[in-house]
Amino acid sequence: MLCYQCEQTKSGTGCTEIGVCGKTPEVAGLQDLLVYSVKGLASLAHIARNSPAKIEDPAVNTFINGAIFSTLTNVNFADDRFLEFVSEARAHHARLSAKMAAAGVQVPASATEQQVWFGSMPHPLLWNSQAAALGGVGDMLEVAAKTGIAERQKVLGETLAGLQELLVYGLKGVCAYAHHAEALGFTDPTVYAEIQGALHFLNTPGAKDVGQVLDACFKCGATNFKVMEMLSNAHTDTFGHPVPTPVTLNPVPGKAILVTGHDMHDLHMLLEQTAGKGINVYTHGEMLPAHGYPGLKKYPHLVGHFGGAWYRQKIDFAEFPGAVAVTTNCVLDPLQVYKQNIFTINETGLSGVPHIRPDANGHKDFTPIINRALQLPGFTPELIEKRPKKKDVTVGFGHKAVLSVAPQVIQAIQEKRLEHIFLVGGCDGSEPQRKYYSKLYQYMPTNTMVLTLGCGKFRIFDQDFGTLPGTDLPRLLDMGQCNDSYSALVVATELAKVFKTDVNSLPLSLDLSWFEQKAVAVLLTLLHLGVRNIRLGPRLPAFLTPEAVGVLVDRFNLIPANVADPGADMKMMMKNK
Ligand code: FS2
Ligand code: SF4
Repeated sequence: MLCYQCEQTKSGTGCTEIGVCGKTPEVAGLQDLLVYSVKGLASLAHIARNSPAKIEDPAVNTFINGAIFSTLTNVNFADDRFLEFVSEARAHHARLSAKMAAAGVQVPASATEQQVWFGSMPHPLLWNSQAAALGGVGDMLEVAAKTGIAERQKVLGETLAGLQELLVYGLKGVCAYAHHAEALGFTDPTVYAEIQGALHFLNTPGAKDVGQVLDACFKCGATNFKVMEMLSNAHTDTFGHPVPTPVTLNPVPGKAILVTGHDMHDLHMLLEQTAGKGINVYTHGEMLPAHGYPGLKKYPHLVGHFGGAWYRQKIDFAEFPGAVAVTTNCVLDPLQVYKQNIFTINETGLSGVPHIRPDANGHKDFTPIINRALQLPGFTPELIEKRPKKKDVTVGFGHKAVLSVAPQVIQAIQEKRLEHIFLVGGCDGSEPQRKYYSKLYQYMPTNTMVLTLGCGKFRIFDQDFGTLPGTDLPRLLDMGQCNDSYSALVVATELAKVFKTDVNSLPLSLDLSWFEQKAVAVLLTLLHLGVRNIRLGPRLPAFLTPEAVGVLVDRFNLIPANVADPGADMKMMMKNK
């Protein structure tokens, strides 16, 4: 196997024997094969859509986003699920082909032209429709071995193969966000078309050209901006705009369910199904911002937050005396001590762990989770007594809440009481280099503010930053999940308008911690919007060669985080450098 899609990849170069995340070579191979197959299906859907018959297939659209989402880091580790996905991709391909044939639409011969980087594999369009039975994991792995990155590196060279991966990883992030929005009933036909157009592009001779691949990456950033806006609207239209809300980190007595991941729709369904059952619901990880939404905080049994960032889950889930619902990434191979308490939903999967599937109407029956919670002891007064008491944290500073205090912020900037704003967004992780982000805050002068986003917030979310001098504005404002980067962009754009300047000229620095592919999508969005001087860390992506990084540094002044010296980075950022 070779997988280098996330920041924690082995030795900063690639996981080759087993993933640092725990991904087995079998799952890695099946994921490669699934992406290959979906590239073919996306090409077919692209051709169908752009034909005179203008064929749009909603089932294919939904499937592509979900299947790609399943290959993100820390989403799915179950090889049987990937076997299903690959079979489903081929079934969709056959169904759409039949639809096209009935409408007299043909795949042009030029579309299936063999490209050298497919190695010994047929063009993905053709592979999908090969009649041969797939067989089991063993048979599939033989095929999968021919579709991995290592094969493409041999033909394309590391730089171009890596830039193609940059596009694929960006698209993985876009698919994840679009799939969340779709769960809440929000879709946009242009988003499906752009995702599939980009996947199709990777099957064409244009994908051999560095310039065209880079353009496709920035276009992917543009699509992601649209998708993040759609997801933000999906959340706020469904649950209202977040409002600043204190959240307790101290459990209360009673049976308990912990909800992890990012999916507000699932949380909402679970709150409905647990109402009146004497079960308390807690958020974990990236679900923390749920407490700010009026449509979710109104449930009295959404009682608090438990635990820290995703990488601590083996500690958090082992300590939690109730059932755990996994809605999305980041999930890890479970310990035996809590394996019987955990349930996966949506695109997530863990071998030997029960999976909740939706019915034909999208309804999910969470009875197995509820029953497990009722069997478990929950939080007893004795257990609570043993836990250290913690202060509340405050969430709910979405763009509406932040813009409502914009006049105070603007006045503070004009009167030099506010010298600089930091956006420290992104993911957390277990590597020691990430201490850089914890230390960075210690160097922030008191006349500065910090906006956080994503699970990176857990480095400091329970610390008291006080208020901005001369105001009652908290210095630390958490804007939400990683996808709420949209809110940060709205705030930055509005501030730039007030000061009649552009985002790059504001007293604002972006210091981003990346981990997985949604962060790649957000980075591409920022680059598409022309944002410069972004710090990125703790390590640069392994899939970008020095040559590729050089292009991004030249064009956008992308800056590697100085993990060895956060104080030096802080000095530079205070000078807007
Ligand atoms: Fe954190 Fe993990 Fe949010 Fe990423 S919970 S690293 O997938 O999506 O951010
Ligand atoms: Fe390694 Fe990350 Fe790939 Fe897992 S997802 S195998 S940790 S590069």
